[in-house]
Amino acid sequence: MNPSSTLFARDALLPDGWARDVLLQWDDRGRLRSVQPGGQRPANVAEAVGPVLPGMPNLHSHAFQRAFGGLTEYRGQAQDSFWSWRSLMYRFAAAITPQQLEAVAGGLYVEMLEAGYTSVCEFHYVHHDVDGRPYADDTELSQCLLRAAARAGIGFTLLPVLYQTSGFGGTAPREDQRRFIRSTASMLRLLERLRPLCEAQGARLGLAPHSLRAVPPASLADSIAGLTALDATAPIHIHLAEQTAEVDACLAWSGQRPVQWLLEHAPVDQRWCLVHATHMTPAESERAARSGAVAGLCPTTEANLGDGLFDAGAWRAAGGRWGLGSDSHATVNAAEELLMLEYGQRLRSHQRNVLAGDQHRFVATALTLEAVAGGAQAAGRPVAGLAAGQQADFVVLDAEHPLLQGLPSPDTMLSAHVFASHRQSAIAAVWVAGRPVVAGGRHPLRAEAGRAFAAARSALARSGFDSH
Ligand code: NGQ
Ligand code: ZN
Repeated sequence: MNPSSTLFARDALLPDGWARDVLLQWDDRGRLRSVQPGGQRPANVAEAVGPVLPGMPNLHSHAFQRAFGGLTEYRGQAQDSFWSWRSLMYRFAAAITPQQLEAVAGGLYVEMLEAGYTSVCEFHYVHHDVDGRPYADDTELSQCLLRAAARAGIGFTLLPVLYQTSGFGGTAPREDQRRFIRSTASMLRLLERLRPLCEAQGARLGLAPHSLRAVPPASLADSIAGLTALDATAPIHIHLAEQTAEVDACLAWSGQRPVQWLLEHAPVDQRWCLVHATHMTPAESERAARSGAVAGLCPTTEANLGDGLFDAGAWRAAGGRWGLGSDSHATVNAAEELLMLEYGQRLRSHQRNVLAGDQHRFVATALTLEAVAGGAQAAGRPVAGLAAGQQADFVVLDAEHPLLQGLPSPDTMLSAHVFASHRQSAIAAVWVAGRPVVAGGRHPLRAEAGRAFAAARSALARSGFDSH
């Protein structure tokens, strides 16, 4: 047995639940060859220092937004909102250089790994130079993200974003959206060029029509047809029904709500990730859940931006799949997103343990398994947990951490990790594709990537960002 491609876990969270004495074995591509519970630890195989969890896919990220964390948390007008935040955010998007993007994403991806995310879907919409003209190489900024991911060692799904209009009904884009805008034909050319670059590093390529606000119906249909011709199973992500103003504008334009409109005008199925989908009627929720699409929940960003509360109970009751994204990166921590998701439902329902599962009474266990399955589907990569054929992406908790030590079961340890710790401190190790990327809670590039991130952020903040 090759000791570099095996790990023994006293407790491991498999897709069906916790298993004891599990031997994990993977091949040299980092795919799990077998996951065998109930055995003895072979002599030359290392033992995990605590419960082993499946790595969490992060299904929604705008990497550059990590650079303005902390800079928008003051009142700028009588009533701040998602929309006033968005204008500030666009100023960052307007200024960032390729070098800065690579540094910001590099720091972010290292943070993600240390916080339990083993892969990320990058919803990437800043394509052009600051004047709005395409770079000499149209793949320039996409390549910055691909390199940042490769260096950090995080799994990657690249979702180039189609963005064409500033509102429903084909309204012209705003001046501060100039770096995002491209024709459908130029998007399809970009996808063709990105495909081999993604394949070369095991990344998946998909497409993200930004939102129904930003993509008119004909462009939505044409871009999806073009993507499908390139790769019939490639993931498709779209922002949907995040803000009530968007629902109202969609109704005024079409007589239908965003989710309703999409379900009736696009081939929504398991390839799709509906990011946010916050505002749905029960009927929309039930239909969308039945489509097989994943709801892309970003609980801390949705709280930060005042979006509203997703009705997770109704979604799950209809069999809806879902996963987690860190979106604006107000928080970069997989366990904290789970905490926020459950707490939102508690605050609304005046109950506890609202999102416990039928099979898993411990909320943290139920939510981890569901978020990994949904996240993997949205990523379009084999990262669906600890099972043969999936990637060896996992997180090892430290059973000796003071907040976990002495707890009676892996369920209670995972619960303490999510509900009663600093939510990162008990992570001992993180593995991606069978390779250790975080050991002793630290990524080897933590200091270097952190310095580069801070330097890029300082330069960006100096370039005209008003942060009194
Ligand atoms: C985004 N963020 O694409 O970064 C958006 C803001 C928009 C969120 N929706 C831009 N959370 O929706 O127009
Ligand atoms: Zn987003």
